[in-house]
Amino acid sequence: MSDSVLLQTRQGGVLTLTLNRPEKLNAFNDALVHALIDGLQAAATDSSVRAIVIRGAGRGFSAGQDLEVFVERRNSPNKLSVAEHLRDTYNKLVTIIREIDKPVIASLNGIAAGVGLSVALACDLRIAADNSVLTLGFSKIGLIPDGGASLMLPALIGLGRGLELAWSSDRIDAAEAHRLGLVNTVVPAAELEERTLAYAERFASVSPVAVGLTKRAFNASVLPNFTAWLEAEATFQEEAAAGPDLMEGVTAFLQKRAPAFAAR
Ligand code: LHQ
Repeated sequence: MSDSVLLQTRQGGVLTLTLNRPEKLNAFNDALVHALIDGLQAAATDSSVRAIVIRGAGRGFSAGQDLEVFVERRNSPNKLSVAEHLRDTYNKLVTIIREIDKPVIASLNGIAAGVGLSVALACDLRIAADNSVLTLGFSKIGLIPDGGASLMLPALIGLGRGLELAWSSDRIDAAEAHRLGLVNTVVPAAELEERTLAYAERFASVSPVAVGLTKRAFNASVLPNFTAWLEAEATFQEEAAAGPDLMEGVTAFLQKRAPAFAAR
């Protein structure tokens, strides 16, 4: 397998982008986020690409932000601003996913956590292996769901169920995710690859003009303030990150212990 953090393969009109840091459960570092943005930007202007699949190598889709990388950058002399980090990475990524005039499908093979789940939620459609596990995880590190998830989650499943998942960081399985409306379809894990391709091909053969304009119309009706919302989310996240809970949560995760959040 290539050592590139993002693999690209083509089957007819379907472009598959594979997150390729399997030893890290495809946790995002900046190189992976930017490779994905570049891959999507190239696909946006390539008329032979009619549908895009995002999937993960190995046993998961993505574990979200690489927390080891984050701690290093947060502890460096140029302390990383969370809002700046979001603006430079995930906000750009989910914006292009929403703006590209083609179906973008997340193929979930195992764990989708943190902003890994946010990226899947920003996609148009989600197909999940029956052994998938979804968890927001942000509350465990003192954060709010970012990468657009504070908008996409209630849009997809409603306010009460969205808040329950966001606050609890419960791990839910594919059947529960399907029941809630978080994923469109669930398939046996062993068939995920071929079923994803067949699923993507269905949308790759629809009129590209109708596909693109339908996506724009749905964006305008349900997500009219997406860009402004990402900026608001980054501001809330900066406030969440200002206190001690973020570093306590991340340190607790890396030390494999439960976090201790004090009352305030
Ligand atoms: C990891 C990670 C990871 C590094 C597993 N990083 N190593 C925005 C703004 C600013 C700051 C921070 O972030 C964000 C956006 C976000 O995405 S915040 C949310 C970040 N993600 C999480 O909080 C998820 C953390 N991971 C987990 O909860 C679990 O690892 C999941 C549910 C993903 C998987 O659980 P398991 O299947 O039980 O696997 P595991 O926990 O044993 O993990 C396997 C290995 O992967 C392990 O390393 P090790 O050396 O012990 O094998 C983990 O430390 C490592 N890993 N996630 N995000």
